[in-house]
Amino acid sequence: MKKLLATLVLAGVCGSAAAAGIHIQDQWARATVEGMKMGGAFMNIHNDNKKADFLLGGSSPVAERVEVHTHVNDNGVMRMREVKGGVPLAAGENTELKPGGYHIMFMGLKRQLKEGETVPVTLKFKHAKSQTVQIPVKNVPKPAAHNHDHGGAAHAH
Ligand SMILES: [Cu+2]
Repeated sequence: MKKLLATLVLAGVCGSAAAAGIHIQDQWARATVEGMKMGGAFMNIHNDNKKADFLLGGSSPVAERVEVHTHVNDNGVMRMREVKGGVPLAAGENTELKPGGYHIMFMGLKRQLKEGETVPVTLKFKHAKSQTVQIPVKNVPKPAAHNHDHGGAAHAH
């Protein structure tokens, strides 16, 4: 009986220790059309470790490279840039990768990403060990483009 109790206590300790680490939630990748060479993926990254970390990128069988990108406003035009040094993941915090912000980018897609399937992506961190997540592919419309006034004339076809 005493031994059983000790085992239960140990299991409890292990249970709480398992909460440490980097946890990926709500991940999804945008469905692509045939011939597209790039694709994006988004997720929430909870860093439940005691120190800050960085998401450096990753790899996936569906793409030649997996990079981390952000969007920067370049004289009013939103452009994507690779994040040098990785996406910062503050200790104890959630970092959101979402359309228009930080995102995972599939570079050199080897095939179409179809709605309903799941693609494996191995995420690489600066400190934590790599982890592979299964990312469901969803057909989510892109956020509405910024509405620029082009003066009309140039767009009169
Ligand atoms: Cu990108």
